[in-house]
Amino acid sequence: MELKYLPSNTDALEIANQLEEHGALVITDLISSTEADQFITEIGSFIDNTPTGKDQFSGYNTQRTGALISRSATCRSLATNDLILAAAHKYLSPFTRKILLHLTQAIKINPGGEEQVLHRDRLAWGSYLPSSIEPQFNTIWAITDFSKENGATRCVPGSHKWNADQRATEKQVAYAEMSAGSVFIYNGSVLHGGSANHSSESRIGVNLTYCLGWLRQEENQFLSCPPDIAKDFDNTLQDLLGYTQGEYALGYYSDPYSKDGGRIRKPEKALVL
Ligand SMILES: O=C(O)CCC(=O)C(=O)O
Ligand SMILES: [Fe+2]
Repeated sequence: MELKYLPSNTDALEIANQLEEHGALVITDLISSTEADQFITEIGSFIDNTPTGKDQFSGYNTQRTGALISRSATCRSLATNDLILAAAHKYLSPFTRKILLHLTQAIKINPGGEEQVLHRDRLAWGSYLPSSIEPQFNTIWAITDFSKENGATRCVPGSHKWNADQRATEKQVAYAEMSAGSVFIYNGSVLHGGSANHSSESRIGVNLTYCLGWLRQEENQFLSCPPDIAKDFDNTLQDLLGYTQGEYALGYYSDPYSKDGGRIRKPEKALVL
């Protein structure tokens, strides 16, 4: 099946509409390749020190490195990209008022890396969520060029509307081939997965995903990006990490170090320590 490629001046509503229709798309050249290289400069040594996966799903030849909001200014800028955030809010607005960062992960598929099974990212929550609720707006930013040969993410456009047990044929699979700086956008319900790397170079992508504000995040952002780091970030980023209140009764806290008996705080404003 065909994967849609849209230019970087596409507006947020159009992205949300295309995602609703096809379950996946690519925005080409949303950032420069210089910015993508900058990410490698910031994160490269962390990736080098990351062991490869210990099972088929995470990939015996694949390195997955997290805590990217704490570790990389470029990643903070990707996570708060205006177009991506506007499209994510628009797309998820039928189900939530606020959205959260669900996962930050650099994925480096090294030469010899095997195909990852096609899956739906919403399985992070098991099968409890009704199919009428779409929980995610997901991105994989190409940090190196993505090609069919070097492990470009593959996906099955339209499969977000299938029954859970429907299997894809090879003909229905599309490869998100794209240049560094482009971004693959997909929802939580579409079938996708990393592909095998038959080339001699590694493929690096940054998986930044967003979920409904009332769901538990895949990567625990309070541990991956603790308050002593998060206190220096702007309100938008603190909000995405989960440091601000979600709803009237969602996410307040009591200061355990306060002597006043545990005053309830509503961290609607920026986190100040
Ligand atoms: O690395 C990729 O291209 C896709 C990874 C993925 O879908 C996952 O780990 O859930
Ligand atoms: Fe996935």
